Amino acid sequence: MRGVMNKDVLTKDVRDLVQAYNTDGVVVVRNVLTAYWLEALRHAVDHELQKGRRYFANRNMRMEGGVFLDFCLNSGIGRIAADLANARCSSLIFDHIFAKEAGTKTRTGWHTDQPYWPISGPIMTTWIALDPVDDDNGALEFIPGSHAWGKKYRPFKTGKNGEFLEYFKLDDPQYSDMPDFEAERERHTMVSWDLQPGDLLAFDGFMVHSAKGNRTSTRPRRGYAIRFATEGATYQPDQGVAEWLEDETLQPGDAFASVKFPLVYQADLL
Ligand SMILES: O=C(O)CCC(=O)C(=O)O
Repeated sequence: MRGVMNKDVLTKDVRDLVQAYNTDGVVVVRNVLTAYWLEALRHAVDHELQKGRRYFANRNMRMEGGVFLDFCLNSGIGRIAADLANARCSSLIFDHIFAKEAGTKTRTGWHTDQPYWPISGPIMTTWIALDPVDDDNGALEFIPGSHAWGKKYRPFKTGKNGEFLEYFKLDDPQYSDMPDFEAERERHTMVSWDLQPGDLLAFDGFMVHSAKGNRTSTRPRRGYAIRFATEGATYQPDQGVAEWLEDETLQPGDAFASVKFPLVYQADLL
């Protein structure tokens, strides 16, 4: 593995986006990756896709070491997440390749992420475009402000391309049913952005979002998402459905950081 050189550390100043992230729960940050990281991540993603696994199977890539681990821990992406959240630290929850190859027509249904995970408090996904992304090849869509509705929508099981299969936790009163946002599009403001390779979407764990299918026959849509817990996030194993995110070294209510979920960034203490 090649060590990270200073010129490869991401230096994007995102202070002017903090307010928008707080209000809307989602922002686009342009041109975040350096040429080195864009090339390295594309290459690493292609290598994984050649193994034939698709979509939800391609998570926790950093546990295989190499470029993904190096990027998560050493690229400076953790500082960008902390800065956007106006937080003094960030720890890594997991990373995830989201590749919608040409002809993957399935739409990823509307959902929120945090109800799946055993974590309370602020969570952010940084979703990085490795290809040009637009409406035709699978742009993500968001309902700005939905992160602040105070709703915990029931998690559901999805198929290999992110399509709805069935609900979890049907009898658990802490969750409410998710409205059919697709059917009521005209009642909501929905936003999406065309992205260039190296642009990044940052969104809150309770953000209502979805992704279009890839209607093209030639243009892949490779994305790489890293999930961070930021200052104030705590471990809550009575929540969520992702047993693979449980950590026996943490007690309920502990700050969300451990060997399994490493602190990636911590501001200098004064
Ligand atoms: O990239 C996609 O298709 C969906 C991404 C998503 O839903 C997520 O990152 O939570």
